[in-house]
Amino acid sequence: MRTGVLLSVLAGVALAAGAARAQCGQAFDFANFSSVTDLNLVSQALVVDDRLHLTQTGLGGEGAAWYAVSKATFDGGFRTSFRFAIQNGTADGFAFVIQDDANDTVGSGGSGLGYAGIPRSVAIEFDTYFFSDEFQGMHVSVQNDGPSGNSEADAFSLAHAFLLDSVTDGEFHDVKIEYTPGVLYVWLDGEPILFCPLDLSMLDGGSALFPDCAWVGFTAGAGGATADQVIESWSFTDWSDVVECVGPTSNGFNGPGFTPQTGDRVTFRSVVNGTGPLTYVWRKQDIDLNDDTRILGSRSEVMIIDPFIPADAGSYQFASGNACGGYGVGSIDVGIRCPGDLNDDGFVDDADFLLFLPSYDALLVPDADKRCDWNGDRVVDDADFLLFLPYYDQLICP
Ligand SMILES: [Ca+2]
Ligand SMILES: [Ca+2]
Ligand SMILES: [Ca+2]
Repeated sequence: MRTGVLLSVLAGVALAAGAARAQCGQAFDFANFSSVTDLNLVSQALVVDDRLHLTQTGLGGEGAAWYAVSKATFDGGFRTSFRFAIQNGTADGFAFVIQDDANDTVGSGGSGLGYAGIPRSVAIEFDTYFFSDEFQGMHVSVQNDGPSGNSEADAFSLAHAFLLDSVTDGEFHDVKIEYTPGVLYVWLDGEPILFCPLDLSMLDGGSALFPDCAWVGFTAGAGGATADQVIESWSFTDWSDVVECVGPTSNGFNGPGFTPQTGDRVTFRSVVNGTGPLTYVWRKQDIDLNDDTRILGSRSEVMIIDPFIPADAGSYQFASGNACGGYGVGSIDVGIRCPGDLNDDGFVDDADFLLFLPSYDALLVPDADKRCDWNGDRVVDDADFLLFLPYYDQLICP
């Protein structure tokens, strides 16, 4: 059966998780923060109108909020979802943090985002204020310095992705973070935005970063520039609330729903029900896909291919599994519009070649037309010209 390998891997994961659950484990859901008796609010963190404000506009410094009832376990994986807004400013950013320091700790403010300096911690930061020595744009990043005090420096980023300006538009945005050993995805507003290969059991020089479980919470920082950094709701599970394993089911999956052309952003979606930890895999022609510079989400419920190129045309499959079951759904075919026909007249001829030339001169996409980047490396060069030639020779689109 298609998911057999997945299942044997997951059985091992479930056994490890079961052993740790005797000591700790957490599952909770704050629809709002009208009651915060289970939280430790540190430094500037406070509740305003049932919302958690990690920092406040006009005040530099740091804030933190930890779920203080007990630690969570990380052997089997976790999923957390929250809604945040950054209002009345943009600085400096906030983080979802896992740490085995203390349930009333906080790191440095400003660029430290309230987590810098916390030993034995992993921060998934939303850095909305960047200086010249940082990634050149607002970014989401997974930060860790092994068991040492964490640092916001780029050198300690395990993976990062740039964020759109809209994260600081003052509106609420949905984040989901899902980790199974080896794989961590960050989602924003329903789509994956960051993949980080991550194994928490290896981050202390090959040993577990959290051998005895860890605290979870949020931190934030501000400095000369400030903001109201607000969390509206928060749920978390390390799957210790799973009473009985329920195998995955799904309504199926879908692809783009249109025939893409070269350069399009193409999304594949599935909604999986079932108890965690869950694994997911997208396949093309029945071969597992992997994340790379164009593919994001090959091991999550939603996969994005951007840019889609002629080599991506074909059949796609999806499978999911957990400790007690697995399923694979059928196959969908995704074609591609005639790649060389830049003027859409049904032929690939000199007229298209003349449209290709300006992109060849421009080199970088953009300004070069993304439809001319037939290998998807965001450069239009000789490699693309060589890919264009067969279409040109064929003359007529299939
Ligand atoms: Ca920053
Ligand atoms: Ca044409
Ligand atoms: Ca190219």
